Amino acid sequence: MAVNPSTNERLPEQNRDGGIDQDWAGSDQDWWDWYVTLAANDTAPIELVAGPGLPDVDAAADEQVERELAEPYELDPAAVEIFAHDAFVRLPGVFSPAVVRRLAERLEELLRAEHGDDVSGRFTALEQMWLHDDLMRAVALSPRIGGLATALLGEPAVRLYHDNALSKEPGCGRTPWHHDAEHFPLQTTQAVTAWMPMSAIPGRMGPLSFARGRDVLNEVADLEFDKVGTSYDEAVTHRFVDRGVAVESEPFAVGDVSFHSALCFHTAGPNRTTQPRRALATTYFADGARVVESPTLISGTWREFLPGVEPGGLAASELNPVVGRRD
Ligand SMILES: O=C(O)CCC(=O)C(=O)O
Ligand SMILES: [Fe+2]
Repeated sequence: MAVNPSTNERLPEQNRDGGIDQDWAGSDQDWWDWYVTLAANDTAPIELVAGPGLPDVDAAADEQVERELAEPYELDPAAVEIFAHDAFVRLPGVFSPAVVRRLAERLEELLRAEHGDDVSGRFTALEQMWLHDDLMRAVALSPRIGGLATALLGEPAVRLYHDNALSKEPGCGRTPWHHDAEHFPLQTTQAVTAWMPMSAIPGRMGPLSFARGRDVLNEVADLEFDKVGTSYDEAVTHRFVDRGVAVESEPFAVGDVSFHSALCFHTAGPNRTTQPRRALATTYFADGARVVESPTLISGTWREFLPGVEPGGLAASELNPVVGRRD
């Protein structure tokens, strides 16, 4: 395949040669700027339509946010079965609209402080917000979210891997097909990400979309990853069509949260609205897991999330507190 030089330049210089079996050399934001270049997009210009803004309610007070995030969620046992079978599940009403509004307002401030106003068409990210922001800490260490992660994985306890803010700005294209097990340098696939939208997310805004089934990754295991072009993303799309893999791409209502396993193949459409598509995404993994022997480029800035832990070591640094534990 011809190498697209403009895409290759997105990679930090140390990562341009060789395969993917090397540590990522840039920042987390550099990683996202590179990663979205691997998604195939229509060449037609995107026409932006008005999108939903923040929930139309008064924002919750910070104490109310903390209280709600500390309460357990009434989990339907059917949801645990769906997660075990499909590798993802959506849960309604995990947050009240007032809590989403407060978190979204705070996130707006954090993103603006980091990335400024000139972000159109980009995928702007933040990570490890919980280390310096009380509201974001209430989310990452939330007993409600951690409890759900524990119950869905069926583990005695889960630890925090990292938090993220994922802002797909107006006009930003697709997120490439992937499963997160390749991103997490862990010797377990017992990891789950809570994807928590900060507004309603209609189809035109690029909701997270999931290929249904725990075994779907076997359908695409032979496809070769492409670190400079869109060939891998295109091949996955075609393979899923050829093999009749069901892809769920439903809108999110305010307060809905999805949980996807590290085994779940997922993507997200372009944001064809005038509002940013924002979600908080926090990842938890089974207590007791170890770091793999050879993390790769796709593992991104993993050393930030597991400080002091070397390949092969126990993934239990001071930045990986136990967040959910079953009694
Ligand atoms: O928000 C997106 O578009 C992608 C998010 C994602 O891949 C994840 O949270 O695992
Ligand atoms: Fe992902």
